[in-house]
Amino acid sequence: MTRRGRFITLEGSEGAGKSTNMDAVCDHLAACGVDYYPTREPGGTPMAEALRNLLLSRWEESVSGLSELLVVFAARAQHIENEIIPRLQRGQWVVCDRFTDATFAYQGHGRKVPLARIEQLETWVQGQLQPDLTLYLDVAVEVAQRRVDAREAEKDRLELEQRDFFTRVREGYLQRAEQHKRIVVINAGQELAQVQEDVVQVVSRFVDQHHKGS
Ligand code: Z5A
Repeated sequence: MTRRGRFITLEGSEGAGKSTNMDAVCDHLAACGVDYYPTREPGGTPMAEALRNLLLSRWEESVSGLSELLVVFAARAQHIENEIIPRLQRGQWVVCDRFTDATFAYQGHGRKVPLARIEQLETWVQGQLQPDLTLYLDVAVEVAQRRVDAREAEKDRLELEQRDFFTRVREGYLQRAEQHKRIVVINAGQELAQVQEDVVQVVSRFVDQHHKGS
């Protein structure tokens, strides 16, 4: 019987360096001979990517935390059923830029949607599926905002939120890291080379424990 693949997620506030460090994770898995699939949330399938666009677009009406929550989980249901589960079942590893920890941090702590509601949807949509390893890139809000401000790209709807919102998001992530052993906190305020070294060290240990070919 094929052994189920492993599910790795990357988390962090905007500007924490997820995209940059996702590359470091994937390069390391490739070097170890792990068959992996990189993906992201919200997104990862054509319909889920369309829902991502809806979530991040600016609207001439207020968008409630509950609406955001339902859009995020609609996209996740699609992604899980069409991509994540089939790949894990085939023995492939899945590396995802954000997953449900982001929902607890952004919609739960950021938008103040009751955490119990998120837990209900998590159970309904995911069943038993949870990441095996989560790298949470932690950085002070001011540092992250300086990095985002330095980028050329226009800010999306969530990136336009104020500092208080991102402070709550960070607190939410740190609270989850205390509650879940799978979440490893990486100091993403360091020089990029050092952050990548720390990320690779954690992934390397995980591969040693879980990849039968290594
Ligand atoms: N969202 C949600 O609300 N609920 C959910 O359930 C989910 C998501 C799943 C899109 O996510 C939005 O979806 C996100 C939360 C919401 N909104 N926000 N805000 P995303 O992950 O696609 O978007 P993002 O958070 O804005 O990610 P990003 O723009 O790709 O940023 P990043 O990946 O964290 O950072 P980066 O692009 O790798 O780095 C940012 C810049 O900093 C870049 O110029 C780097 O070169 C630089 N950088 C990175 N690391 C360093 C270090 N260590 N030193 C110096 N400079 C650095």
